[in-house]
Amino acid sequence: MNDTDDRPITFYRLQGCPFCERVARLLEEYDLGYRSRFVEPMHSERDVVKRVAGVRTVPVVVDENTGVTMAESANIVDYLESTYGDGAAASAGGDD
Ligand SMILES: N[C@@H](CCC(=O)N[C@@H](CS)C(=O)NCC(=O)O)C(=O)O
Repeated sequence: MNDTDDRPITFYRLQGCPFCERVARLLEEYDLGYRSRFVEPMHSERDVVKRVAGVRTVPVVVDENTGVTMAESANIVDYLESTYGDGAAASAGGDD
């Protein structure tokens, strides 16, 4: 069975979570391919995200493009903006 998937960002989220919606909007805005993984509503049962990121809160983003795993919506927003937003073009414009 071949289960390859070329969307390199995995987004751990919860239905109706405003912090997750903020991240989702940015992923959509930057047209980034991502997989959603909806976590258990019960905080104590979120072992998957705990294993991946060391926390039980969502949102969490795992970006295979850069090897970054990140929690906290404000940090994720900053990360996405600086990696994929306008700031990325500015800071990538380096050497030549
Ligand atoms: N400061 C966090 C808050 C995230 C948060 O509170 N997420 C809720 C779902 S909307 C959650 O996972 N709650 C479980 C908990 O607080 O342990 C962020 O901005 O990402």
